[in-house]
Amino acid sequence: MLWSTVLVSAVTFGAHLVQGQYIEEQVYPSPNATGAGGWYTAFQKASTSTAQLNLAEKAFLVTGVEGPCVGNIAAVPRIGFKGLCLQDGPLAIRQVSYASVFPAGVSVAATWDRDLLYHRGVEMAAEFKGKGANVALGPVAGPLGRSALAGRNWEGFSPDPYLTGVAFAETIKGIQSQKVQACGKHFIGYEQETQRNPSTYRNGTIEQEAVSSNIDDRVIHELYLWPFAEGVKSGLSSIMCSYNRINETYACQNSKTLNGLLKDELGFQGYVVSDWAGTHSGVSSVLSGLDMDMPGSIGFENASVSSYFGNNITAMINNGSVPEARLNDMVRRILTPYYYLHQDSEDYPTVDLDTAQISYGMFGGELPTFSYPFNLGNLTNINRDVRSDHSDLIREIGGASAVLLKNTNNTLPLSKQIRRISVFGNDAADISGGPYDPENTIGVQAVGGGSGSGRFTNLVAPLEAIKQRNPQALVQYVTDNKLLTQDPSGTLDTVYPGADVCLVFLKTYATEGEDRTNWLLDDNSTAVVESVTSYGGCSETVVVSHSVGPNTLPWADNENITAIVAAHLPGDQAGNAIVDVLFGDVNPSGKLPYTIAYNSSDYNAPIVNFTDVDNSDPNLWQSNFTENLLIDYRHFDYNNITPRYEFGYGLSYTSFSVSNLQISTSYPSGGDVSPVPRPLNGTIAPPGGNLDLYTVLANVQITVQNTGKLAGRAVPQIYIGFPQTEDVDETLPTPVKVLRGFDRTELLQPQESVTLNFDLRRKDVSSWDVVKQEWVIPSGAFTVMAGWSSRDLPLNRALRLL
Ligand SMILES: *[C@@H]1O[C@H](CO)[C@@H](O)[C@H](O)[C@H]1NC(C)=O
Ligand SMILES: *[C@@H]1O[C@H](CO)[C@@H](O)[C@H](O)[C@H]1NC(C)=O
Ligand SMILES: *[C@@H]1O[C@H](CO)[C@@H](O)[C@H](O)[C@H]1NC(C)=O
Ligand SMILES: *[C@@H]1O[C@H](CO)[C@@H](O)[C@H](O)[C@H]1NC(C)=O
Ligand SMILES: *[C@@H]1O[C@H](CO)[C@@H](O)[C@H](O)[C@H]1NC(C)=O
Ligand SMILES: *[C@@H]1O[C@H](CO)[C@@H](O)[C@H](O)[C@H]1NC(C)=O
Ligand SMILES: *[C@@H]1O[C@H](CO)[C@@H](O)[C@H](O)[C@H]1NC(C)=O
Ligand SMILES: *[C@@H]1O[C@H](CO)[C@@H](O)[C@H](O)[C@H]1NC(C)=O
Ligand SMILES: *[C@@H]1O[C@H](CO)[C@@H](O)[C@H](O)[C@H]1NC(C)=O
Ligand SMILES: *[C@@H]1O[C@H](CO)[C@@H](O)[C@H](O)[C@H]1NC(C)=O
Ligand SMILES: *[C@@H]1O[C@H](CO)[C@@H](O)[C@H](O)[C@H]1NC(C)=O
Ligand SMILES: CC(=O)N[C@H]1CO[C@H](CO)[C@@H](O)[C@@H]1O
Repeated sequence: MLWSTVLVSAVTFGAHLVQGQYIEEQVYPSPNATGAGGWYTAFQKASTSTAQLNLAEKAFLVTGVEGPCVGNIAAVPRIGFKGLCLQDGPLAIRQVSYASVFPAGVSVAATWDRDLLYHRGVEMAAEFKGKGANVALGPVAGPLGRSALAGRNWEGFSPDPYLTGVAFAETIKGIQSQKVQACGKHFIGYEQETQRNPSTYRNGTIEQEAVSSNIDDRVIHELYLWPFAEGVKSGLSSIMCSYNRINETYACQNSKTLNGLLKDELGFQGYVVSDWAGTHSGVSSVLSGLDMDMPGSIGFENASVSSYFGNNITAMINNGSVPEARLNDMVRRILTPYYYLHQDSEDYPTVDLDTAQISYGMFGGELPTFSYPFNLGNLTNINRDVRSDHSDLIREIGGASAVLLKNTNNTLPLSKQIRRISVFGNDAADISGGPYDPENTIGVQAVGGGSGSGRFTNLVAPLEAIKQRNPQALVQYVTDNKLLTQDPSGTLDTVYPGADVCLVFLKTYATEGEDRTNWLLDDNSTAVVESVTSYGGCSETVVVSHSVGPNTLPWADNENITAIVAAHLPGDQAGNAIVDVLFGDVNPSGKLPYTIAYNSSDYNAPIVNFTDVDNSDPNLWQSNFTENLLIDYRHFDYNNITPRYEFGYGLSYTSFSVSNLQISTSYPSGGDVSPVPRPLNGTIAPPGGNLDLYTVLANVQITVQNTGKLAGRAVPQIYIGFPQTEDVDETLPTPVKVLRGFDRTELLQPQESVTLNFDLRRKDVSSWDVVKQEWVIPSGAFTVMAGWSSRDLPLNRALRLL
């Protein structure tokens, strides 16, 4: 392969490495960007600008400084560069006023709808742009969701890399269509919060290093890198390296993952930015492929103390430890997307000063002063309302992402003439703890916490929407879980009995910085359910959860619970969206993007936790990904564990049939993929790696029909089983099946049918060969399966490619 003539690829044993087979491969030097993938004109502009900058200016173009936004690159007015404003986060522009809060990643993944994924990206980005942000810090494909309780899974999409790959790429395309840079995060193997950063003694020396995700080469390719490859292919501008280590080397100085996987193998042309304070070295980070340090230095004078970059970059160049060509590459990588997306244009909006006021706790005419120039707005254009009509899409996604888990006795949809509705649970009410990052208070869980959260401008809670929707009904409610559980009979006595339906709203919170410890819904959920079903005079009880992800639902078989809806994190239209589903204005079509088990012990790959281990080894925190490819449904399938509600599952108010599975192949002669040479410049190969991996080799066709009495949308799914042949590494169990296609149909009227096609690309039918260092199609017969979930696949056919 050509790259081996360019890159020095050697395996060395790190000095501190005393245990185990997981070692960071060394991949140097860092590949130069070339402008490939249609960026060549912008790349040339970036090169011209880079040539005009002096060393100090270049050092600060790669280093964050104090400023109005969450991350700030200072302007260089001399060359007309307006600086960069980087803003959180993956579901909203967070640190501003008058913005929308969109559904979280887990919600939009549950729609399995490419158009909704794309348009959510478009409308979110329109708000970032309206507020003058250049870079949206999202979407998230790491964590992927290896561990069901990881605190940030909800920010991303699904533990299935194919589903996340589609979601990631569509979101990126949507964001960048608005001329906003997407920043895909967090790269890579960032699968838990616990010990995500090193811990230090009081004197500042490291007590314990951050957790090390130790991942086999095949596993990283087939699971964790997969969605990033799809993102790079779709033109991703930037990538944020993560806090954790991979094979004991920090993600922001890991030459194998940054130089090797990302910039060489995937041909990534944009820049790598550190997660905030995720940089742990100067020279070695720069040589390993890190391009931008955030938040960088606070104040020019102190830049030398507070950042490994800033003035320290100047020192590295001057003393020869980093070639200036590498710094030039960093600067060009940062400037290219800025020019490509025309962020240098006159009409790119200024930064709304509300973001600075919120960051510094100021209001009115107060504003902090900054020592660097930025593209700042003024007090006449502050507090711009960027919401437009985005609540329509937010509400639509909220309805489309609700997963109907159970619906016996046709409890749902509720009659439009319903007379008595009783509502219980703290998740039904409006929020009571402020507009931002609600936790452990009464109020709907419309988003999770931390940097991936949003600040509500106008949140619609379920209870409010239920009342609005049913002005004719007697709507009674108790939203304090303590009252419901500590004195259930006394409390429920106050409610006039004999409700037509009881609605119980429960929630699960999560935030970055900590992993979940509880599998149940929060706030004494089981006791709430038991109170309502045993004292509430509720023979038909509907449980709605607003949750970050998997929960065990011990009451799911309770005879009085006749319907369950997993409504995830729907954003600021939470109430309207759930009312649409409950009253049948929207026929549910959401499908679980993860597995719900009977017992917590059914899940594998738990959070690694050495907190209470008495061991002073600074290298104690190791997370060996020994389950290899078997995460989420791949684990349940391989180990024959019956889930309560499987990956891909979700009911409708109507029924569908699937028939007529046909496969046509367009497989060319010849076996292995021939690697495409490293692109030398803009015209050669687009990013995303070997182009041939995206060649369509087979097409799968099915017919879907609405066999019920109501109009509805179906979400047919295509899975493939790989051949069990000697091509496959024996030490690494092959999953029984993997998702390789899905679609959400248009609204189908009763009896209406539609024929759907699904492409299988070379990559979709290949596995990563660690010896050849290439994707290879195994010989033997694949099984192509079609149906409604990972456990409901009525059709299958063999497919032989080799
Ligand atoms: C991780 O794997 C290495 C190498 O096999 C082994 O030495 C180490 O004990 C493992 N760590 C844990 C926590 O299982
Ligand atoms: C980590 O170690 C495994 C096992 O040796 C290897 O397959 C993989 O390529 C290594 N990954 C990195 C990023 O160094
Ligand atoms: C990057 O470009 C510089 C010239 O600007 C060259 O010296 C260096 O060898 C190139 N690096 C690689 C990895 O090709
Ligand atoms: C810092 O504190 C730790 C724990 O008290 C001690 O082991 C270490 O030697 C100290 N380091 C320095 C540089 O003082
Ligand atoms: C730099 O930091 C030091 C220590 O925190 C502080 O005393 C000093 O005032 C700072 N200088 C500037 C110019 O901000
Ligand atoms: C504020 O900015 C707007 C354009 O964004 C401009 O038209 C206006 O003159 C500015 N006002 C002041 C007081 O600078
Ligand atoms: C629901 O249906 C089941 C079986 O059809 C029946 O046994 C049960 O009584 C019904 N429950 C209600 C509340 O109607
Ligand atoms: C949880 O519910 C139980 C009843 O099952 C009750 O005794 C307990 O007080 C409740 N806990 C809280 C914190 O409200
Ligand atoms: C890790 O262990 C500590 C100490 O026992 C505990 O407080 C914490 O909740 C645990 N974290 C997780 C995610 O299990
Ligand atoms: C279901 O409701 C009936 C009637 O109110 C009650 O007798 C029964 O105990 C309830 N079952 C459960 C599991 O709460
Ligand atoms: C790069 O592309 C440009 C424009 O197509 C072309 O003129 C130039 O010769 C190419 N350079 C290399 C090294 O291929
Ligand atoms: C974070 C860091 O390494 N900062 C260094 C930058 O360079 C100055 C001057 O050499 C050092 O004092 C800092 O420690």
